[in-house]
Amino acid sequence: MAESNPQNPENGTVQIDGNTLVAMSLARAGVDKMFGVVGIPVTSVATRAVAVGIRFIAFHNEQSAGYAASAYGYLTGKPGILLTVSGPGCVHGLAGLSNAAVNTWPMVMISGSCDQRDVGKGDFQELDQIAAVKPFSKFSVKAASISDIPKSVFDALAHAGSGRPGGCYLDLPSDVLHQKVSAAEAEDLIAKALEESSSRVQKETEIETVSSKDVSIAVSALRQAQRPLIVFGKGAAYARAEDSLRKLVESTGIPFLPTPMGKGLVPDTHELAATAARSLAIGQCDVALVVGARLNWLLHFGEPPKWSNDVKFILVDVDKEEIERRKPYLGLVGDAKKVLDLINKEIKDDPFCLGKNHPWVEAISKKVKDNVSRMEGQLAKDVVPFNFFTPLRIIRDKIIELGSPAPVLVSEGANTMDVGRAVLPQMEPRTRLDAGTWGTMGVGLGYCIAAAVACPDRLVVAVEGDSGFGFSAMEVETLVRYQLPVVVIVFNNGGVYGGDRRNPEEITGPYKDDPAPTSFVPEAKYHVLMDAFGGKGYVVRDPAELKSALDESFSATKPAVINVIIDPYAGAESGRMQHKN
Ligand SMILES: Cc1ncc(C[n+]2csc(CCOP(=O)(O)OP(=O)(O)O)c2C)c(N)n1
Ligand SMILES: *[C@@H]1O[C@H](CO)[C@@H](O)[C@H](O)[C@H]1NC(C)=O
Ligand SMILES: *[C@@H]1O[C@H](CO)[C@@H](O)[C@H](O)[C@H]1NC(C)=O
Ligand SMILES: [Mg+2]
Repeated sequence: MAESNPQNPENGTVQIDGNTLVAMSLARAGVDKMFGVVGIPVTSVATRAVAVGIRFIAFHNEQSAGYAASAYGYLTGKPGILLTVSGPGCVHGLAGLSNAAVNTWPMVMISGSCDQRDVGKGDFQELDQIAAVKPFSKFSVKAASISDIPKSVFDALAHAGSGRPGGCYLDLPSDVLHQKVSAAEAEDLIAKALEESSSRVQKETEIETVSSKDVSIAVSALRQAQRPLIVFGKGAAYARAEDSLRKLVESTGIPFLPTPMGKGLVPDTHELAATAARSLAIGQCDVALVVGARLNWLLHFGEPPKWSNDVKFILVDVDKEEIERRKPYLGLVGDAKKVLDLINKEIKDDPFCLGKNHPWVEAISKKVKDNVSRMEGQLAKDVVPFNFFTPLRIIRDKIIELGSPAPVLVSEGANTMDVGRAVLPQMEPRTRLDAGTWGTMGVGLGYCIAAAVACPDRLVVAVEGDSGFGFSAMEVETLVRYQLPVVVIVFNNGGVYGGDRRNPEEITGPYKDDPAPTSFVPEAKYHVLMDAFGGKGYVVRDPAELKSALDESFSATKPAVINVIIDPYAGAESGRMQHKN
């Protein structure tokens, strides 16, 4: 296959294999971090990637590594890369790929696969991986020979990040990884593929520009509204629309409501924040400008009874199909920041502002004050054994004390996440990672690792239920191995939602003496798990112990687990989602 390059006879004979060509192609595409688990046939892909300057973060389980890759894509705006082995490695990786799809974050899963000559014979870890990834990937490609590698790498990366971001898949058969080309030929393949791929993918997924007519329809709807509301989500965060959003909110005086991961684009403490008057804001608004957020379950589908019957939705989304499905009053297809800038420009020519005394703004701010003072009342008490409020208040105060740069807050669990979302303030964009669109447990440790790697100037603080933590708890070893500045706070109430909440009549049958399906070992020593790997573990049961553990671990900026013992009967079954259980 190798042809010597007449211009470079000295390196025309240097041979490189598929592993090296994958690494070179990734580096050339700007990849600087990878997450994964090595083994046959991809170990050399990882070591060659490191050799060309890519940081490889090695995990215990592809599921966590995949969650990390997806969050890394969200935080950095560049596709996160997951590397897995074939068969079961690829299957575990589907967790990450589906997470990228459902949260619309850019990610590429790269899996080794079995030798192409042995397909159908029951080879080691054989699986039709292209078929397996289909429901969760925007684009997938198999490099069927070494000369396909650069093009496949660039195409997968370009598709992941273009249009509506999502997961893509690259399949690398083991025979291809062992094929060889000359170094000169490798350079040619890379150069040619680079040139072709970016322009072609861009053309295929070009986003239409919003018409100025639609922009003025949007602005006049907002201008004429009695009770306008601006809703934004992680799509706006991904588009880095924070400055444009803040400008729109402040110039018009329209109250705003972030989705959980939209929190922080405009600070939670802003006087126009309607989060603490969520029911009123959603229930009464007559025009809602929804930016980078889908009208899914998190926003009650945009339907009555939570929303009023005749609310006019103006949807800003990068995905035309998403808008067409919803049939809103008006859809503006495009990048959230670009669309907001057009809206801001149109408003600037004929400004309007509701002002503090506008009845709608006043009604919202009154509701906010009531809700906040009720919440503060609950937070003020020192309750021991701990409920959710007391430790969350202590954590909140400590986070506020840290100031800027704010830590990245990772959160999962039911009660822990739901109460935590209301108590813990988000002051800066893209500083919250939680269970997301699917409400997925097990994302926490992967997200912590992604955040630590993506945001080296920030501390990472995870507030997790003990069940949520347990899904990927072994990755605390990964925190220690790479010495990442991550403090994992486990709200240990002994189970999924906490203690055994069964009615006595449900406790029958031959296995009635088994622990409840929701129960774990009470007061499990999760801090000892951290000790086992040489990180710092704490167990705390009262305010003084928690404060001291937070002081020490936040200033050490080293891996730590704080095991917070919580009353198993505090909180509610299913957290906030009791109506769905
Ligand atoms: C992948 C996945 N499996 C199972 C669930 C169902 N589930 C919802 S919340 C939860 C755990 C809640 O317990 P915990 O994390 O301890 O939080 P708590 O309510 O006790 O604070 C589980 C298992 C889920 N959301 N995702
Ligand atoms: C081959 O030679 C070219 C030109 O001298 C050089 O740019 C390139 O880096 C060389 N490749 C390798 C793999 O040595
Ligand atoms: C009170 O505020 C919390 C968040 O701070 C919010 O989740 C809850 O929905 C609010 N209650 C109402 C009735 O709006
Ligand atoms: Mg729990």
